[in-house]
Amino acid sequence: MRLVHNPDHRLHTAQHEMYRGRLVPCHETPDRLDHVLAAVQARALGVLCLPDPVSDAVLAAIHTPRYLDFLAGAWDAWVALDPANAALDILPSVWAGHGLRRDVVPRNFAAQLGLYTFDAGSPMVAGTWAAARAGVACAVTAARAVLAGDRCAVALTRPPGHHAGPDFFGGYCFLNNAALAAQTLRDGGAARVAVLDVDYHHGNGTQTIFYGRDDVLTVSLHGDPMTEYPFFLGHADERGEGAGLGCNLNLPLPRGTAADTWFDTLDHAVQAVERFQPDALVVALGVDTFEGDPISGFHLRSADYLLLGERLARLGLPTVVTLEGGYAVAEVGCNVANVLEGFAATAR
Ligand code: Q9C
Ligand code: ZN
Repeated sequence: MRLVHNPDHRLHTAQHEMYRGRLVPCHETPDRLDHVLAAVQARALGVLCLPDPVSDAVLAAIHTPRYLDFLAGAWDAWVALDPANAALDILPSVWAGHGLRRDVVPRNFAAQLGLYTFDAGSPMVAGTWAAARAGVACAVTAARAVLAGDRCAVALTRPPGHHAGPDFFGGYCFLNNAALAAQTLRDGGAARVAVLDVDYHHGNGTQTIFYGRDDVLTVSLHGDPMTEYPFFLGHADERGEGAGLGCNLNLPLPRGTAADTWFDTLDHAVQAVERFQPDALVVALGVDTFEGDPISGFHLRSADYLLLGERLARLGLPTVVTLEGGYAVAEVGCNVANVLEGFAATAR
């Protein structure tokens, strides 16, 4: 199993996210990935390798030009607002919601921030763009390995991606690694691709990217948006639109859901993937479904992740895995390694 890891992930190290009126320490930290890399190496789960370079044209297949330009220039524009900003994370304080215009890009950088994000919990720093781009390279490299015949390849990266849409960031995500892996599989000859998102939070970015398409099925199993982030998308009645009608499936579950119900629901997700008859699978793997996760509400235990890996492998599909959330830092490595170990044991 090829394990492509992001050599530049640490460039994205922020201080604070806004939560209920306060700046609190970031949950999405570099040590998360350090634990994953240590765990997969300790168990010899595969070959750790570096990503191949990818051109910016790859990004443009999923993200808009104006959004990519914004991300590329964000740090310089932030410091240009005030030289003292160099010591601060980039966070927004105004948003383009509620009937406000999104078609005109204001010149003011603070306004641009509010045009391109939906929360105040996703700080950017000087190295965010480089880290996120290197993460995309991991996802694309993993997808190319699968196109070349690998049964499974894994993008071990951060920041995560599944909340990032065509022209927005949020939920600690800036570029949608899973969507870019899916698009790479499509462009490389897979006629139909399924994206199965098992992160605790609804993959609103991925859903939005593929909502009108019938070549990519998006399935997400997540905390009910009536009470859980990202709140404003992820309901069961969102089925896709136009040509994509029927190609999006949301399976929201109440906060507090334990492993038995979660795995029953995973069976429904897996059956939807099978009905779609895809040529390849992308798994958006968040392990914030863990019982000890500090910001989530499901109750999976570490051993359950072995079963998850087995269940994913039994689909029998060429599979790309991207790393999404998971904030019980000390257990993230074990839980991710368990998924990969379960997969490898079943796939062979
Ligand atoms: N203070 C992913 O798992 N809200 N993103 C957290 C806690 C944002 C999670 C509030 C959660 C985003 C990739
Ligand atoms: Zn999550």
